[in-house]
Amino acid sequence: MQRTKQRTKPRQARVNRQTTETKVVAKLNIDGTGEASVRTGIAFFDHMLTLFARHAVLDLSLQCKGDLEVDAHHTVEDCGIVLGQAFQQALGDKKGIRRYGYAFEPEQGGGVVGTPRPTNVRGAPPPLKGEAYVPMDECLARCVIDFSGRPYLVWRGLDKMAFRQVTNAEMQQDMSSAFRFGLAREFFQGFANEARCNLHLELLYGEEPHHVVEALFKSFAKAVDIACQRDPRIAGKLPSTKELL
Ligand SMILES: [Mn+2]
Repeated sequence: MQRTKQRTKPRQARVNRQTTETKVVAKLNIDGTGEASVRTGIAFFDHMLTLFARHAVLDLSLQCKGDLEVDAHHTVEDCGIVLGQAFQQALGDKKGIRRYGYAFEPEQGGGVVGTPRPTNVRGAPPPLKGEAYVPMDECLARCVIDFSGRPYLVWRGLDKMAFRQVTNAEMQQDMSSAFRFGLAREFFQGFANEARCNLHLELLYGEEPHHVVEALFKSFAKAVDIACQRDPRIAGKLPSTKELL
């Protein structure tokens, strides 16, 4: 009985981080219900972190006082660092977690909710990997994550935007534009480093800045949700033959 209780204890973390550039306070409950209270001083970033919590079905409270008089860079990067630290702490020994996350729900096979998973010609279910991605109007984003203990970020599909000649009007359009041209990557790099995860994010297509960034954050949320879920079949076991994550 005691063991069962231990295993189902909500996985939580609290992180305080202060530098000369930012002061961040965060509380995370991976086994939450999608409640968020986020205040970073950047409304667009609050929107992204709030929808991240909702779609990853976790509780997140995060406050940041950053040097926004310089620009948004330190605030965004440091919130990524703190969120990554919170995950590393809350996941603990990682026993019983699924470990890998794709932007889809395995139980539903990427199809319509409630319909059985389709089978291929040989009657076997198709591989789960990459059956669904996250769309946002004209955009399509994919995120695949592995809480492997090995930090690595792969960032694809936005280079064309990063290196093309950006007009001043585009750069200053709004905060979502700034995120598309670099800030989002800083956040995910900070997260990957500190959560010690292998994080692959790709924008397959899409143009509108708000949609691009939102699709990326939503696919990230779905992948994180799946990867952090406990698989009852492997309760108490590590999803690694190395026996260390
Ligand atoms: Mn939006």
